[in-house]
Amino acid sequence: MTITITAFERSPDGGKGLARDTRVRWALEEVGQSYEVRFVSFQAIKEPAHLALHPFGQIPTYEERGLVLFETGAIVLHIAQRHAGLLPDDADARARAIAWMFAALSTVEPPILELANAKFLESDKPWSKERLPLVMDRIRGRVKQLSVRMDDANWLDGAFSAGDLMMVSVLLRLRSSGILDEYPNLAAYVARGEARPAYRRAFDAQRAANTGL
Ligand SMILES: N[C@@H](CCC(=O)N[C@@H](CS)C(=O)NCC(=O)O)C(=O)O
Repeated sequence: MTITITAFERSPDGGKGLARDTRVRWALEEVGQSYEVRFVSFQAIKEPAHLALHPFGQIPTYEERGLVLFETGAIVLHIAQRHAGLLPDDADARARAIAWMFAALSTVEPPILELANAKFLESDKPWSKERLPLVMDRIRGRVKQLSVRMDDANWLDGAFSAGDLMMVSVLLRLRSSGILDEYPNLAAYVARGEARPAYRRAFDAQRAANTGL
């Protein structure tokens, strides 16, 4: 069975692992599935061939036999449901791990994405300097709630799961803002995720693709 994902031929972050193919690579590494990567340009993702795979013209996509998926939440959930290693066997624990995946994507990620918009897309606007602290405080609000919930736990709910994979992937985007360091338990949580051998393999693969290193 060949799995093919798409990734940028040149990621805007230059291989820092922030493009969303990294989380899919990480999930595949966690469950021991090999995969191929089709590299696409910013122009190609808006063209009909890619739009047939991804209606919104984004990466990553996931192809496996006749199945085509887009949205990292759906892709990681599919991988986690098909292969052992990312979801607990117990039905209730499994449901909770999936809830954490949704929390990462629909509650924690949106304010973090706003920061990227504020910094990169709106920096030339006259109101951008005034808006930035508001955006940062909205992130702090969310992240603090997560920090309180996690307390000194290693992972969100017992053993490492797809919920952690998604939450760590989302929080990683905060590193350059300094906000993560304000919450030492979350900084340690992210570092634990990054230390996983599967994450290292995924990170190294995307970096090699972007830098040749
Ligand atoms: N919600 C989507 C977001 C995908 C996304 O924003 N991908 C970015 C790269 S990390 C992209 O393709 N950006 C180019 C664009 O939107 O034109 C997911 O989780 O898969």
